[in-house]
Amino acid sequence: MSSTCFISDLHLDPARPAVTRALAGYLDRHRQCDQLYILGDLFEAWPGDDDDSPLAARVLRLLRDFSAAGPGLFIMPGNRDFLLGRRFCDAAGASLLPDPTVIDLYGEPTLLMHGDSLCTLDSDYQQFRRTARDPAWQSQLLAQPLAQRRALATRLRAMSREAGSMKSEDIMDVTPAEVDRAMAAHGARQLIHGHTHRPARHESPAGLRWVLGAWEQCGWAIEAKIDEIDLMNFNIYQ
Ligand SMILES: [Mn+2]
Repeated sequence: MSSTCFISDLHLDPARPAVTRALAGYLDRHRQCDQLYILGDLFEAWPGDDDDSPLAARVLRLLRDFSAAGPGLFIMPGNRDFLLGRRFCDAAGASLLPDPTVIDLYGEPTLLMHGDSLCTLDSDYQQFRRTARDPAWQSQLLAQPLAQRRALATRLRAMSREAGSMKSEDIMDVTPAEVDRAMAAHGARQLIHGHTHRPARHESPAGLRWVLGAWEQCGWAIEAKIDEIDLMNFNIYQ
């Protein structure tokens, strides 16, 4: 039966090889699906599509083999891997997906986002996001040598960890009013996103909001078929 799958927030990192293995297993088990959408933060850090690390090469191979087997593959950058671009997607046999995107999911207009743009109470982060998504700023950054960009990625990660530890739970979650606004603005009564690491299914007057989980102790995925949507998890053996 026709199915469409969604994953996000794998945060692939050379320090956590079990998660890369879990991705390999997930892709193997879903070769029969019609489409796979990766909704941001596939990588914990991404210095640019010229990344020649063993992890980048391995993931590229996994994704290329998967898309060559038939399913449509769509990749949206997240806040960690915001430099993920067309060159990587082309090599992976994937389409680069803008954030936000509306798709027709078995007749239901469905809004896809990474989710960071919904956390509007975190004004420091939203300011950084505007900079990081600016094409001019990105091309200036990409003009720097790879080694320098890797060092910057490490610094940004440390800063984000520090900021995260000082912020209250509410600020790190989505703003409900912003969710309603985004869904109405895109004419969608269904939203799928990740980022917050709070996997759930929320029902509100605006519609249905599905939140993917981060791949930590277990992996998370959403599988949609013509008459049902499921949020599921599976063990990752570290
Ligand atoms: Mn994120």
